[in-house]
Amino acid sequence: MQVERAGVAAVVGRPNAGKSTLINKLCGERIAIVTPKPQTTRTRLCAVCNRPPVQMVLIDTPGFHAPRTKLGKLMVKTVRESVRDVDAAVLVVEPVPSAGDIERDLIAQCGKAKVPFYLVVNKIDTLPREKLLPVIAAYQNEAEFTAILPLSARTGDGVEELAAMLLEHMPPSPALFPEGMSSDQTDRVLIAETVREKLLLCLDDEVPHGAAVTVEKLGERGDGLVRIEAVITCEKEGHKGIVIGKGGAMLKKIGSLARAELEEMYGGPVFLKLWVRVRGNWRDSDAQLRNLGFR
Ligand SMILES: Nc1nc2c(ncn2[C@@H]2O[C@H](COP(=O)(O)OP(=O)(O)OP(=O)(O)O)[C@@H](O)[C@H]2O)c(=O)[nH]1
Ligand SMILES: [Mg+2]
Repeated sequence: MQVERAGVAAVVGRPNAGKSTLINKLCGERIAIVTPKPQTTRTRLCAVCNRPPVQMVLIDTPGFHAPRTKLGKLMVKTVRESVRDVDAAVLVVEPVPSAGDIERDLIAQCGKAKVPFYLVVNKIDTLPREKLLPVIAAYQNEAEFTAILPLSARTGDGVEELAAMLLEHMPPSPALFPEGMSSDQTDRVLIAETVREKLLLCLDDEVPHGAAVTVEKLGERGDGLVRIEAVITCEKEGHKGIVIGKGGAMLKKIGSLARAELEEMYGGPVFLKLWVRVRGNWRDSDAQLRNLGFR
């Protein structure tokens, strides 16, 4: 692919605003995991959006929030760092007619970056047109955005308009990612995130929010079978019991949902073995956070 311009755009917003959904839509691929639960995304992720002759790297960030754990603090720090040194910034908001403290904080941070700054009013598929104007009016009072774009990351309505505007800001540059590479995530991280997505989808809030997933073994056998062993780390014995479920039923469900997706990713059979262990309060332990891959 001939690349003449390439750059980076950061996407920020409160948890659950639809940042990861938007990024997947822009890239035309499922790169970031998406769930109805807030704080799905925990680390920064670069997704590649190729629109020849332009390559735009989109940074997906954790939802900005008032942190209560060391993990939360790391997530918030990641957001602050992600809006530095970018070519454009995008704030994604829920379609409600007032900005909250989170949005104001993010507006201030993105403002400091002094780059084109877009406001995306997401989820317009959930409200009638007349309810949109008060939302736009409320944000017009908050800052001078380069543009305010109502869209639906889920249906794709308005997403191409945003893409066209962002692509304009990408500076002359060779490609930042080689052809064929769609993100900066390793296979191990993509696998762990797929398992974590299923945990979030299958279980109630407290358990998956206190869980981390790591891939301990990844190998391919001669016959093409991909063998994966992953560990789900829980905060409490009780949580471990819930993840495993009666007679192992829940773990089996999580495993088979994840395996189906991984088989699509690898285009062939996958053997997935899941283990569950307990590390009390890992979200507040520097050493445990490091062990689990949070930097
Ligand atoms: N109706 C509707 N739902 C949406 C839209 N965009 C995202 N969602 C839903 O909102 C929920 C959160 O989406 P995510 O993309 O995970 O949100 P996020 O901002 O990445 O969330 P965190 O990673 O937790 O910060 C999911 O259930 C999405 O399907 C939209 O345009 N319309
Ligand atoms: Mg996300």
